[in-house]
Amino acid sequence: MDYLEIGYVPKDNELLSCMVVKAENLEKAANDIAGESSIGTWTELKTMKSEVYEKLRPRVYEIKEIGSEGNNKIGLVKIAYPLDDFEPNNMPGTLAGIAGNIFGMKSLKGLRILDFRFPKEFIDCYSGPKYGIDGIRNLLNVKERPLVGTIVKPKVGLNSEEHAKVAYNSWAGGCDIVKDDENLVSQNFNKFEDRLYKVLEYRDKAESETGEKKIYMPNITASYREMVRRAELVEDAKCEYAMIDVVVLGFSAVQQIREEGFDFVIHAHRAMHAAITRSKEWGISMLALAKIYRLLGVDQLHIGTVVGKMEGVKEEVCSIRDEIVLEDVEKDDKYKFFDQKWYGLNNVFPVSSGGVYPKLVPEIVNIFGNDVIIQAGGGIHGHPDGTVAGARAMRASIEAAAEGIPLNEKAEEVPELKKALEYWK
Ligand code: CAP
Ligand code: MG
Repeated sequence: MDYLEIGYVPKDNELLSCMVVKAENLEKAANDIAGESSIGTWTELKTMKSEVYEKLRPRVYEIKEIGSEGNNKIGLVKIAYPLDDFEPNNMPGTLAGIAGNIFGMKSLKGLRILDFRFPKEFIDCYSGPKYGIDGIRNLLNVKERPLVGTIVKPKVGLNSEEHAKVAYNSWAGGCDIVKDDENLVSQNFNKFEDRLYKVLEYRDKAESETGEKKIYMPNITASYREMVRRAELVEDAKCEYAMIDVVVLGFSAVQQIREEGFDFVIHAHRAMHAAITRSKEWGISMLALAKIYRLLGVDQLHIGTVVGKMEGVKEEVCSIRDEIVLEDVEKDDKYKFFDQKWYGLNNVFPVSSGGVYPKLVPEIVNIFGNDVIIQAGGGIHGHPDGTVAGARAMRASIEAAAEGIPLNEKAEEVPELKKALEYWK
């Protein structure tokens, strides 16, 4: 089977994949990847039919050598797949092909998928985000500045009353959003239902006292039927948000929970992503995953901070931001390898979180602009004067950064910010 057709011009309705490959023979590796991810296997098939080959074979249309390591070559490979290879609106099935067996091929010494180009016919099959950035800003009635979020800490261990009190103090100090941590679900010391109703009571109290819209994002991550049960409780309780851990849940659960059409914003936490995205030699880029999650329909997605505790360089984080925020994305051949149009599919609110504290906020706003949800857990609940002070300091730093006011100047009128700037140098 031959899939090499260097110079082939992909059709507008083909799904394109760009990957970096390390192997002794790049042409053979690219050819084997194309076959193994579509119609082929390791040997010629007596059962192969010419119409199958003609109709469904992908084409390796570009191989660009970019380096070498010992007797291995390193190259960028681009493959064009006919859409008929895939079932419409079946993301697990699609990824089992284009991102399945190929990572295990013995002949490869490295394989990392960098980007996909999804054609309109493919995009039109998926729900996409329900709200978009504008929809979320309207829901919260926060039109300009970044949203201020926190994560109740300790991650797990508080009972539901203690959890709800930390949430209340976060809202009282100025947070817009309070979320559960990624590993807080329904442990014996903090059952989901107890927490949900207690936190919502305190949310209502915080709203009436502050006059501001306040958001609670309960983590509904669980086995699928239980997650749906929790989602129904969230919706019945008129809670406008739910959080899901998208990577550990899997693509099918993410696609399905969106398609259930619950009346809440879906916040996507990406715990475990780095097991797949961090290696530069194997796996799939966070950019490629982010595009998939936009298709599946999450409304908010963690994409990094550049300056906080998690890895992710500025250019890469900004490219991911482009892919989930913009309608038309231009390739840069560094992180974005395809021009990608989204054909009106709603955009996704970027979430910047992980080791954030007030002093980092101006840099984060400088990187993201104002269309970002900035979350701080330790950076609020670790404030020397406690959660309310920590939330005040974060809210003040975000308002200052959004208005271009130097933090030290703002700190003169907000003592909690002054203390945070002194405490976390
Ligand atoms: C942040 C956080 C988030 C990370 C996830 C944590 O807490 O709650 O899960 O932001 O990383 O548990 O670390 P802190 P990412 O503010 O206390 O660091 O957003 O990169 O997926
Ligand atoms: Mg967390």
